[in-house]
Amino acid sequence: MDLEQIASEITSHQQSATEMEKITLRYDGLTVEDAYEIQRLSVASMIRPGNSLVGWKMGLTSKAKQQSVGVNEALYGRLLASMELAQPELSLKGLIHPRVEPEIAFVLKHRLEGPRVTPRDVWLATECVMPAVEVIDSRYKNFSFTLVDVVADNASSAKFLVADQAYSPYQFRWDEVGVVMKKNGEVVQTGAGAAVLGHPVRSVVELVHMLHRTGHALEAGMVVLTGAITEAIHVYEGDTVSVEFDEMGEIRLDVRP
Ligand code: 0L1
Ligand code: MG
Repeated sequence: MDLEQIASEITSHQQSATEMEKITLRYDGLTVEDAYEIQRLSVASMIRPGNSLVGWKMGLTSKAKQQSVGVNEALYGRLLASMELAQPELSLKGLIHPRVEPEIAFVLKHRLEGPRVTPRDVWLATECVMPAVEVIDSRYKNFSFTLVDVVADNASSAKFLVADQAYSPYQFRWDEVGVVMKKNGEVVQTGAGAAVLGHPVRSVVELVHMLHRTGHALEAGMVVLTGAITEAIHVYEGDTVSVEFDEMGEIRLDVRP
């Protein structure tokens, strides 16, 4: 099977913000390993000076999210510099049917790799922890996919925004941090950090183990989005989303045309 060709098809839908049929409907026998290779090839084709790999995201780290999309395991995706929002404004240009979800981000000061990394290793390698929001946007029609499809589509990665303020990893119990997400002033989702594999640090551990299988590692300076704390919500032009993180203030995102 020509994985390069599938990767370039997906890249073109990501760049033109056009929906596509599931690749699993058109290509027989694709494995999850193939899907991660397609993801790697597709993202690699977008890397250039000024648009480097800045981190990784874990997705489907909560039972609720797994059930809502019918995929029952966690997955990872790659974050490029161009995906990071510098301002709390989301332009709908380049997006198909975006959804927003609250996350906790880890920023690393040391490299992390290997099959036996523990939470202790992650804490020692972490510079800071930051509230964040992720904007996901599946390139598949109706946000409908299998694990293979969504992995190949870079785990629905689109945009992300981290808070202005960073926190010491030891300042809070990250599993107990509560979030309240509002859309246009109305509460639409609530949750706590424990939704992310019991504790967000577990998500970083799992990511390092998953990356090890393909010979990858987390590099110093990288950001890791650990996974959604609540369900993702659809957003439309004119919406304002705010996410309050216990004792850490709020992240606000204005949705523009
Ligand atoms: O970040 C996420 O949890 C999303 C992973 C992919 C599944 C989806 O598009 O909802
Ligand atoms: Mg996410």
